[in-house]
Amino acid sequence: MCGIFAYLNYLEPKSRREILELLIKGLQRLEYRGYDSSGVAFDQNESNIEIIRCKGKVQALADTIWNRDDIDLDHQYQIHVGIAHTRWATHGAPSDLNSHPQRSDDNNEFVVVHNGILTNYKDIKKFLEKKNYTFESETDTEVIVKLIKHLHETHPKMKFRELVEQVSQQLEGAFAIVLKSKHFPGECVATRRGSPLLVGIKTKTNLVSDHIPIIYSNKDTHRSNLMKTNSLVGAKLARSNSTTEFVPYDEGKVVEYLFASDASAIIEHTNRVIFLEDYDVASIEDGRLTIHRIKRNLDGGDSLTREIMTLKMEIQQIMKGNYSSFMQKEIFEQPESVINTMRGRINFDNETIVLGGIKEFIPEIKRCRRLLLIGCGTSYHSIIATRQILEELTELPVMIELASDFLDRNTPIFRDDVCFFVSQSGETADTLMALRYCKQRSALIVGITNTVGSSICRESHCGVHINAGPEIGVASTKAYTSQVISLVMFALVMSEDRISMRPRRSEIIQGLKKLPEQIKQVLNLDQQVLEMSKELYQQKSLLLMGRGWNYSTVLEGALKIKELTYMHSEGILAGELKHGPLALIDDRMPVLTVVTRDSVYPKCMNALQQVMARGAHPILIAEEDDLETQKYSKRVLLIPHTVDCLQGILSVIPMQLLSYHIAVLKKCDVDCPRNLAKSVTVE
Ligand code: G6Q
Ligand code: GLU
Repeated sequence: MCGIFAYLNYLEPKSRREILELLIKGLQRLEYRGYDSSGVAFDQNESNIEIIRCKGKVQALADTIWNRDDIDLDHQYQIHVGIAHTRWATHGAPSDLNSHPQRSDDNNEFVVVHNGILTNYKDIKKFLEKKNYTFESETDTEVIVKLIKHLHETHPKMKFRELVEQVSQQLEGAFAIVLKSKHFPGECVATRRGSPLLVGIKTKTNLVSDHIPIIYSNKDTHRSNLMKTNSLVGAKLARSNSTTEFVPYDEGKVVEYLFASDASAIIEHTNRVIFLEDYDVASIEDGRLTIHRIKRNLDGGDSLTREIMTLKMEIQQIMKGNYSSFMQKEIFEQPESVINTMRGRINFDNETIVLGGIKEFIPEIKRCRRLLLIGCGTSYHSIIATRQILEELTELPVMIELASDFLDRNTPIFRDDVCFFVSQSGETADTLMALRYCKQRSALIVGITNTVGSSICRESHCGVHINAGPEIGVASTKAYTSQVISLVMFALVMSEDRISMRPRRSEIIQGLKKLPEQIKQVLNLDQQVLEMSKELYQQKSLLLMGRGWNYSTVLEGALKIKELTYMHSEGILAGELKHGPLALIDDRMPVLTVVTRDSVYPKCMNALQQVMARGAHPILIAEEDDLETQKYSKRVLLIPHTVDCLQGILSVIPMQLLSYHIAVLKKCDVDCPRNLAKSVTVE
């Protein structure tokens, strides 16, 4: 999701054209991460920074740059800093003004590119507005450079690095930032907390060491809260005590540095990189790279250096990591994507949840006549997966609808209805048409999307960003699990004032806390699933059976099998078996059954015995400590036990893996299955 790229040349002459080409190329290397807008900042002349940024693809940015006739592209720089960014909007829809680099003022005194989300930006914004700062963008990012400018004006002697150190300590949330300033020409400062950032070093001579020392600030440094003191005077500011700062390369000689969100943008320039860690502040001044740290490791084990690693990867490999496809990467990203969905929203200690995008609408939602949840495909399955918990915790009638069928029926809608539209892309035509149908009838519209600025996002009255990061594989995987979690979080918000529901809410919240580790455990089944795939990939059909919390799981699993392997597959409600599907069962029909220990366990066991009585040899997905169920089959995929309403998040992953491996064995295109598009923007 989104990307940072920066390039600093020191005593290495480069024309402005070469620098801009380098910045654009760096962004192109990061396009695969998904984004909606991009921009660059570079020196327009000795005292001014130019920012060019726009919504849309990097090519649109490049066209804008090359079409400008007021840029002297042949101007040579011995020393120069250029920063660049691809944005995946989280605060403020994609637009030129919301694109990065973001700036401190009309003179571009300080400019920044940022990856991540600032959860306390509203407080900082209020503090700055009281100081008569005005904001031009809707982003959270803009507060960073305005606070730096404010600090610079009140502490003009502070070094660029110290300004960034101080401001970064005021930030909460996840961020990786790189900055440049007209007050500090030729300097670049970067820091990170929760978002990745690498530094590449390119020199003409060999490095004399593979380690750069870390410089710690004074032991007694404390974090001065700039907003609380309401002024910077008297705030005891952290100062670094500069220990011996040695440089592992020929000082004063040619050196080039690159900053990037991942190695894919660096590898073509150098394979020598430093992976910055949270709270590292990397600063380049007079060609010298130093790494400072304000925060000491809690365990006291302060590392004394940062290693300069040697990358051994090719670009293509880096973009997909070690994965053969984006879909495989996205399946394995789920321990991280579910964390991102919950980040800054769930406080696991006091068991509170804040969904900023719908907070002020909760009272109105609580008074509504009913909830309607509408979507297509996988998004519809996430609705089925959460219907029961929504009914339980909201105590409201919950209607669920496939968007296309909902529209065909001209379903009655009333002004006291609350209609949710679940869509990864936020552009699915059927879902969007259903949204407009409901909006025309004055219902309250809630968007649950993964794409800020998408049509569904923009046309909703309020909503929740699932924040799963861009999903590139056409077959939806991590978006599904993040959609389920987002709807569970909504149900928890709706019931937070119900004393009788406290134990249940606590059980679910603690279950959510354990989920990332449990997902990692399930992903360890990959090799076992591959072996099972070898027995299945030449079959004509695969029946998946489940019920209750796992009915959506088998529907989603069947959809994955169909769209990735072109094999027929069907998700069957186990309770419906006797009403027809049982006729399909014999000793040749492949069946997979999900049996987890929840309220419908006995009925699932009953259905399992029925299919076995007719000769089937089911594959089972069961809980690892459920020794009873495991007796029923030699082919069992064991998953951890979790809260019933979250179990489907764990049981769907073996099915994602199964569909992936069968597709590979059948030589299907995993990322772009035939006949399908990532976003179905036609009805
Ligand atoms: C599933 C597919 C597809 C998708 C729908 C809805 O793997 O990606 O079924 O879920 O087309 O798409 P949106 O979630 O973007 O509305
Ligand atoms: N939160 C910032 C914004 O919305 C940065 C998003 C990103 O990581 O690209 O502009």
